[in-house]
Amino acid sequence: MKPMDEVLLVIDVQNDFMPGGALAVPLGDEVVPAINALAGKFAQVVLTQDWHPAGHVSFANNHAGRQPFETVALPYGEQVLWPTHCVQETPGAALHAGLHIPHAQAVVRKGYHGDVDSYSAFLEADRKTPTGLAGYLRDKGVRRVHCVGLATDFCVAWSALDAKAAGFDVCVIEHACRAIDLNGSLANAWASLSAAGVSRE
Ligand code: VGL
Ligand code: ZN
Repeated sequence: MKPMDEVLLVIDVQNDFMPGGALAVPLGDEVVPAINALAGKFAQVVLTQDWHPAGHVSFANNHAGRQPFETVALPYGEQVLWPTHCVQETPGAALHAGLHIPHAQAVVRKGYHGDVDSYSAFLEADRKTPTGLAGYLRDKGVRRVHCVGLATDFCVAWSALDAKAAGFDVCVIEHACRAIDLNGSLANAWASLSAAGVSRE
């Protein structure tokens, strides 16, 4: 029997994060077959989708004179400025067509408030606004969250840390993730995950 108290959380497997996409994650497409294979082992699978309005505060384009991958200070803290990506209802925001998880039961969109980013599937970058995923998973009897997808050092790491903080047992399945690795972000992410008690599998 597949355990009912575990979920596979599939993070941001979207066209814009694939090679050739607007915010390409190197080798990002390699997670697709890995995740398809893993999904069959889980009774419960939840997907996330980065889902920004065109005027989103995380886009370098919306800050005069600023370039992608610079950082700016926002009211909630430091924000990396990204190339415009995952704009609502665009093909780049769509889930990768090769993802085959018919039994995936929910898609959680995040980053849809114009003035706040949300790397995490649980809590927006203001660190106050919940997405509702923690309550959803608790209602479904989930105790352990297995994180996979893109990118290891941003949305996967933040989601895993917040899942842990919300009281779940959490692991990150490394072979089913790929990273952006911006200024040491990947090593920092693994260090934070380890310090928080998130296991690396
Ligand atoms: C992500 C940067 C901006 C991610 C999303 O999915 O890791 N990274 N938006
Ligand atoms: Zn984003």
